[in-house]
Amino acid sequence: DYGPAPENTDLVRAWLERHDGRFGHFIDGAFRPSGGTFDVFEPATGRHLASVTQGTSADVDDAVRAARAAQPGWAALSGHDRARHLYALARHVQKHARFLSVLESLDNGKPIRESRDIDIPLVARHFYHHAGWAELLEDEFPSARPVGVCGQIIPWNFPLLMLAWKVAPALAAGNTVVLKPAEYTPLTALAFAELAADCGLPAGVLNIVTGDGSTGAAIVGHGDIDKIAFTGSTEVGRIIRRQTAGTGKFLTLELGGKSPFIVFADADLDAAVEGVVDAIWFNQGQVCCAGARILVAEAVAERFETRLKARMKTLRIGDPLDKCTDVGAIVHPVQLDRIRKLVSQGAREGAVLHQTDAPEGCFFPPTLAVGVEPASTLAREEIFGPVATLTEFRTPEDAVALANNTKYGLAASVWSENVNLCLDIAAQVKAGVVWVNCTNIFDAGAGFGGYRESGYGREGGREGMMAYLSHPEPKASGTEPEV
Ligand code: TXE
Repeated sequence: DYGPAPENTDLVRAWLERHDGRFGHFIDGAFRPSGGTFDVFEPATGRHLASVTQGTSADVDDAVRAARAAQPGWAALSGHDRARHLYALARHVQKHARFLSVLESLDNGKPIRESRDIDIPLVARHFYHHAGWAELLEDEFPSARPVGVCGQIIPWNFPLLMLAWKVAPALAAGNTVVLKPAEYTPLTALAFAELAADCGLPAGVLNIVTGDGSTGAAIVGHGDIDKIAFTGSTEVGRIIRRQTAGTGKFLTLELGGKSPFIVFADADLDAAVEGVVDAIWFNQGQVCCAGARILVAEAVAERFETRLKARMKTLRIGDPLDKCTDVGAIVHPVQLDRIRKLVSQGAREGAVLHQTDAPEGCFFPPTLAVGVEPASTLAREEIFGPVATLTEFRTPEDAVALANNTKYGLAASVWSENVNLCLDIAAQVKAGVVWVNCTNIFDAGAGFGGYRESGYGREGGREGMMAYLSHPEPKASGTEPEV
């Protein structure tokens, strides 16, 4: 149980001291200092956390060379031997969960309860799940081969979990990796690489290059990388799609969203209110599949709104290391500014804002916007902050039309006690994931990904494994019975 007590940061402080607060890239099994550095801060306090290396094309070259050299040996291991490595990684994450959770909350600003109970356990779960895939692969996809060297670029909202989503299937399939964490939150990736070396992952199998978008672009443009996997903004996703067109690289993109949260008149309203807390105030709303557009049946709209506003007032906003905190810091002042601008624009366009109080600093209050026109900024743009819109609908057809009135298609959730209605609506909403009477549930065994401007390709489960294999024809389904 990690509260705000100072000793909970001791493991992190000791780790930072051991590295003199400076980190090189992690290439070929060791930290390598290189040229220029940039600083990483705790968003909640503004305190300096560490200095990290700005990756150049030459650094990316080194990392790709290490990954290329290690790949044949890694792929030649039996599935069982690769599985043993992945199990060891999962166990090591569990063993160091306290350190990783505190580091994640310091670096990202997310509440410790979330990094402790959600992010880090899911990281371990992802490696356990994919260890199983390494064992089964030969039998499930007998003609498949690994794609080779994978370039992976991840965002800052779930730093270590996004690493796990990318690295676990890649390694299970026999690929090696060059991964770039986001520049706001590079620390848990570096800590993970060090843990991986400690538990015997061969050098060169996992390489971490830190840096900003220019480092990411060097990875995408590298001639000896076989696959790019990207999670981030739709805008950068578009650039990457253009940059890789015609190169023969495999590509998966997990981009933005503006997911609907549909509450029917017969829903359990208290459960749905709690669902909104998970949908849009979890991780400060910095979630690609956040239920940012609440659509509620006219018949219960007033009751729902009253209960939701009452619940909002009880959310505790502040110190990410306090285990009573529900809403932590926004990841970076640049993101805070972006949220503020979008919300001000929404207010100018006529939205009425209900907000609670937030502390000074890099915090944004939980916000509910009503009176939002479908064509307005708040209804259309991904805010990536703790801001939900509330819109009424009359019939299920209206609900579906409103839900699909978006350029995105990542996720949706449907709330009703009538399971037939839920399934009927789920089939009509164009989204990669539809949750029924729940939201933001992530499972390593289920494919996750979007339609339209939310990207393409799936991560997790069987489809996610296939994205790291070439020619993944499934095995023949058995011999037909003779007649
Ligand atoms: O994302 P970027 P930003 C959305 C969200 C957010 C907005 C901006 O709406 O407000 O994007 O966030 C690397 N080639 N999402 O600017 O720039 C970058 O270094 C290769 C949704 O932080 O897309 C980082 O590692 N890589 C999203 C990663 O891309 C490049 C999560 C993501 O950063 C690059 C994050 C380039 N040209 C933001 N430019 C989600 N789907 O969850 C940048 N990068």
